[in-house]
Amino acid sequence: MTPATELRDQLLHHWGIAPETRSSFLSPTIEDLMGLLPPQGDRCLERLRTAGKRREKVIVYGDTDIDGCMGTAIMMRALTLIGAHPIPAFGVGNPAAGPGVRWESLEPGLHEGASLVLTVDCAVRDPEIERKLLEKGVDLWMTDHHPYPPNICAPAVNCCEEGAHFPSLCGAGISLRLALHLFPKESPSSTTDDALAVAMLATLGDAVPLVGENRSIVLLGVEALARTEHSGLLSLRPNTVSISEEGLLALRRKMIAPLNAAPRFGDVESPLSFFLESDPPAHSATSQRLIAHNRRRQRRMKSLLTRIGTPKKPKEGRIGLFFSPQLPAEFVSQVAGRLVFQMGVPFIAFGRASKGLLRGSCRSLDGLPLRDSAIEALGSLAIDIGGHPLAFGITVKESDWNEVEKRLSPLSPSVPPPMERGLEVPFLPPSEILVVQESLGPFGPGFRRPYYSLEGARVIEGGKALLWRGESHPLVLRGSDDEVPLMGRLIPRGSQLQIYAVPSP
Ligand SMILES: [Mn+2]
Repeated sequence: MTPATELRDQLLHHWGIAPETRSSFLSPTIEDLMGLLPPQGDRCLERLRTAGKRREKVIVYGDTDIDGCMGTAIMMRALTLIGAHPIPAFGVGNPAAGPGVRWESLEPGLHEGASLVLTVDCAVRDPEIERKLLEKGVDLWMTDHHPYPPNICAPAVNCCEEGAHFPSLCGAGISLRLALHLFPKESPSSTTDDALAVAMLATLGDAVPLVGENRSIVLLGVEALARTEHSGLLSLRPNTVSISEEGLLALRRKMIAPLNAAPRFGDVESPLSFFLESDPPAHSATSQRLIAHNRRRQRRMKSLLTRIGTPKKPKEGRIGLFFSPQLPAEFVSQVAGRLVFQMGVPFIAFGRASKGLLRGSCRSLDGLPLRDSAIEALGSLAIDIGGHPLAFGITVKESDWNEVEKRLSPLSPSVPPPMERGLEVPFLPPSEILVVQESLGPFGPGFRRPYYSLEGARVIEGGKALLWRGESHPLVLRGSDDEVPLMGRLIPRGSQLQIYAVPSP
């Protein structure tokens, strides 16, 4: 065994990758994404196949972000291929109103004669809507990855549900999992490839943990993007496509940010036609629009940050809490994300939404789930809380703000215990360590790059601080093979390196 394979095997072992799952971890195949469906998945597929056979009109109702739009686009492609007539619908026009299907957005499709509503990355939250659909004889199926509202009886494929074999798919990930069973056998391989590529963008954009099936989606999606001939994907694709740190950053800048910006400004047509349009000239106009939305979003963000100022850093061990009446509801998640990045602690940012409501967004750090403690602390003051444990939205009444602040500010994230032991690995030339490490990516939320430290260094404190910051600190191992710069020190060749790797959940 070479030192490089020894290092790789130690990392895989440390992450709990059993020998029998090693090949799907290292080089997944499409079959890895066609296994056991989340609960109710088979029933949902059956209903969609019937819609195809009967040539039904189907409202596909998506959330207004990259995840919702790409998930909707994948579902529309699949439904069209099996003979149904999909009609897209979104809750655009009022980003402050929060998640959930709105009646007025369903009406156009219902007038056209739709007999089925399929939600993507969102759900019906108002029982009145469910009742009205029932009355009209229109079926409702929901696909979502946010906690399922308990007051709705319609069936759902939701990977938060108990018994779901993989709880962390994003909305487009669920769409992809279902669509792979709907695409006709005779479709060209590009059908699957292009769906994989946009599901990959949504998976990265929605910041779900890069473990299990999400990891497979990203690995396969990046490969698919690299070989695609889809003119929409080509129109935004960065020059080099890879899972390296720089590669993922380029995907974020060139593809994910523009696709996420457009729906925030009410333009859902551009992300949909980006995927569904087959005419190359149309694609260049679409990509120009997407890029323009992204520029506008960056400009607005910049002026917003100057206007709202920088909130003060929270007390040690506390989360950050921020409300500014000047902060529009559609920017709360970006502001929260930026504050987390700047201060290294979880942050909840509130802005003003419509009708006396405040919309908040919490962004936490790996290993510091906050959603459930926020639900508990707010009790009935929360009009709505939805999202992942590490990234979720909150809606409250503005008149309750003082009480909301009082209840949320004592929240302190429970810091995970520092890792007691690292891995002892054979000393390798730095460039080889990097090659081994990067061959095990993609790294991101839920699956961070390994941390390195020297035996005898203050690794536990260091490890704790790094985890708390939630940032990856890849060791820069460039230059001479004789000395390795590490946490501001030079480590002589022949030292024993210890690798601290965050185990996957
Ligand atoms: Mn989502």
